[in-house]
Amino acid sequence: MKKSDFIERSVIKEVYEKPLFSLIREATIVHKSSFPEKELFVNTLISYKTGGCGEDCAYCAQSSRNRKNPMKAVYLSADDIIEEAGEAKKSGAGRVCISASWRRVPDNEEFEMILAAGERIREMGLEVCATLGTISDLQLKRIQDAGFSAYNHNLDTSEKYYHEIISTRTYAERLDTILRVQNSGMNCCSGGIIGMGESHDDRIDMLHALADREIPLFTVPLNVLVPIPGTPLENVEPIGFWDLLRVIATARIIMPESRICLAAGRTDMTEEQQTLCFMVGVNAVFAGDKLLTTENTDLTKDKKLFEKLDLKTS
Ligand code: SAM
Ligand code: DTB
Ligand code: SF4
Repeated sequence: MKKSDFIERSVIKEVYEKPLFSLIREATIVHKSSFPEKELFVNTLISYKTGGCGEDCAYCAQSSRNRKNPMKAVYLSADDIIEEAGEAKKSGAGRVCISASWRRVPDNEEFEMILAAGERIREMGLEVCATLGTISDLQLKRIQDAGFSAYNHNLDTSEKYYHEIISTRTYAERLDTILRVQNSGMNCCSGGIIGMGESHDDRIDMLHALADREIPLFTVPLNVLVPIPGTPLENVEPIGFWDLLRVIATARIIMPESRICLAAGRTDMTEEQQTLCFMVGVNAVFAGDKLLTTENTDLTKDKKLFEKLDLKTS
């Protein structure tokens, strides 16, 4: 066993391969004993820089390398960010996550503006998080000092499948960023995407990489691929709901202390499917009409469902 084996892959595989009924039952029990069952953390995304990214992530609408007519970079001003945060607060979100289509965080006035906007958002009584790409230790300290409470950097998939998806940033670099976020004392959010043509073994490998950590992840965002026209993944066979539920339930069982966030992919799900996801362990979502470039579920519909299920949102 390698030194860092906090949870063995074989254990995760055993959980993942359980008959669906037992898996659902076990995940529900773990969820109930780890978190108040009706608690739902609501997050809204604010995309400071959208598009014009030099990376080649095959799933991403914002990469300049993916499409014949790539999205040109569009930026929000500090006032736009504050206005969007205000809207998010009004609609019931407890936190906002500022995103940028960067490979790595620059040391320039843009970063300074994001820090200042973060401080203003904190003063509005919201939590503020960020997902800005690879980040240095010094930059991590600065966002922590500005009051940001979490940093999101996804593994996206398994180490084995990764080269099919991204060539401009290594898996090792991602693991290093995640470790440094955790060592900085900030809450670290890391997850991935399901439905990019990966195998069950790849899903188990990704779950292992996420769970096999000295410090548990704060949040594990699980995204269902949103197929973007013009990207290499536009025609990938969509994942079936039971496969998604299997991943969520396994994540809940092997990472009982982490929030499990159902990130992209809720738009195509029925109320019944979302309810099952909440029962087996999802306790965080991204709400608001838009994710980064794609539509999200309608807020009024979301509110009705959360009320129907008596979920306490914050
Ligand atoms: N540029 C930064 C980075 O790559 O770390 C931050 C933003 S990036 C868009 C955040 C995450 O969103 C990606 O790592 C990926 O997991 C998810 N994502 C992006 N496009 C997606 C899509 N089409 N479907 C599902 N998830 C997606
Ligand atoms: C995460 O894991 N998913 C969110 C957030 N963290 C940044 C982003 C989803 C993006 C979905 C595709 C889009 O809107 O472009
Ligand atoms: Fe750029 Fe992030 Fe999209 Fe990759 S996921 S292309 S780094 S914006």
